[in-house]
Amino acid sequence: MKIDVLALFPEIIAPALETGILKRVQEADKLTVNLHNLRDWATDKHKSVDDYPYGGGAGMILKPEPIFAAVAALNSEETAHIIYLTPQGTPLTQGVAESLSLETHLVLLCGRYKGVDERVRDRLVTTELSIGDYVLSGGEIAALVLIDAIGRVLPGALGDYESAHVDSFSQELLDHPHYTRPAEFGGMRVPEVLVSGHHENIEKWRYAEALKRTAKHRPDLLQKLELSEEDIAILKTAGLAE
Ligand code: 6GU
Repeated sequence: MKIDVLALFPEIIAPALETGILKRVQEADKLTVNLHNLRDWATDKHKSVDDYPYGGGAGMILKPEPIFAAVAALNSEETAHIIYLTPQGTPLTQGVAESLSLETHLVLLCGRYKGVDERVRDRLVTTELSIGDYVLSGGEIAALVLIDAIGRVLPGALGDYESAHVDSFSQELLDHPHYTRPAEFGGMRVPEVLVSGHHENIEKWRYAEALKRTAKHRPDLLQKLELSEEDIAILKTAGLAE
């Protein structure tokens, strides 16, 4: 997978690519990330990349010329998904990250200020993504979020991720609690079932905890699932259903 990033502040993204899983997948040649500064394609002598909005109003707009020139230089219009990171995009989900991880070439366009000239969206952009319902000062951090989410699920990248999928409920529910040693810390004991070695009971406990946590923090996720009688009983006992 190759990812080209077009940004005004690519230096925001660079250090995160040199750590952890993202570093490892690049070293294993599963992922190549090329960071580009849009200013390198500015056409006028002041190297300007933004201009005032037609019709007036506050804020600046990213000019079309540098973005079209950059995409042409990357020779990517034919083959790549050109993804514009914007709060107006469709929500980034695990499913979106997993399906993008199967592509060979992505171009990530990071907006700034009031965003890009609409003609960039009309002619170049194939997908618009948002990372949540809040506004960031630019698309760079969103692009990094997307690169991280893709990088950790790249086919053959990890092992940990592929085995995590064995958990049948890991896709739909929030994660269950985790503990490590010591068995007692600050007067708090690790739940007895986890040290019992009884694998069936451990799985049941983890499922119940994941279900309860989801009901508490993300009832919207539960709404999408078909709950069994047993599920409902678990939630009733916890006072999370009636
Ligand atoms: Cl993709 N960009 C910006 N600037 N703000 C955001 C976002 C993206 N997603 C959520 N907020």
